[in-house]
Amino acid sequence: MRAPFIVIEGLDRSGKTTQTSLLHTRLEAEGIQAKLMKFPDRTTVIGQMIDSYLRSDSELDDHVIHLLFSANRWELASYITQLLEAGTPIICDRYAFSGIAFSASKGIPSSTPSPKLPYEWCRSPDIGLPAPDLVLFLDIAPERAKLRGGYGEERYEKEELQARVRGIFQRLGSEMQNETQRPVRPNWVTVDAGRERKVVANEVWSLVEPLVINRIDDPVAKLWSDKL
Ligand code: DGP
Repeated sequence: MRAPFIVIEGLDRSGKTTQTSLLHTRLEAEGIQAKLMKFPDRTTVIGQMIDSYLRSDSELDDHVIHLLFSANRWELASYITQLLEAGTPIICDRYAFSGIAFSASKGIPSSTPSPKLPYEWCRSPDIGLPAPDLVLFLDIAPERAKLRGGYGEERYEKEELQARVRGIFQRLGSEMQNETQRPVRPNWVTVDAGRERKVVANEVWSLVEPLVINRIDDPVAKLWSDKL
């Protein structure tokens, strides 16, 4: 038996970071020591390059930044597996799904017939990462997310781009739900993040609690292992 790996995904300003931290606090209150992680992890050398790019302090080719985001996850891949096997649940703010959703959304406006970075190309470098057991997609309409303050400070925080990002998250979710092979897919659950913070937190808790209490019987799976 090992601990569960839980990922929280969503658009910018969907309340992901708040919900991740509320969940972590609740787990602690229940006496469960979980590890809180966040991608991009801006503390590593690669993370600092990503941070500089996101703040528009540096420019990088779209392929290069995509691979750096993925490398930033691979930097922590064996640590993730070790923690889970040692019995520490992981709550992770963003993961490979953001990698695909944001990168594959670039350059789709009507002026360009196809994305700059195709969906399958974007997925490739993340194939084989430790697979989460549960992905909670905090879904909110981009026009509502925009009203939640702080929007527009970083590179991707533009409503049009966020709308495309949402579409790709939805595609990822429906592909996961159509998969039949366990443990290839994480369980993908869409949570309506447009509701009051407490209501969302209660739903998140109801989905996470059984995993943390019952723990996981299977070894840590590889993400999209059917593509390996
Ligand atoms: P955050 O620190 O959660 O606000 O995320 C920073 C921004 O980077 C956010 O706009 C989402 C985007 N992002 C997160 N992960 C990836 C990734 O793997 N690839 C790309 N292209 N963008 C990402």
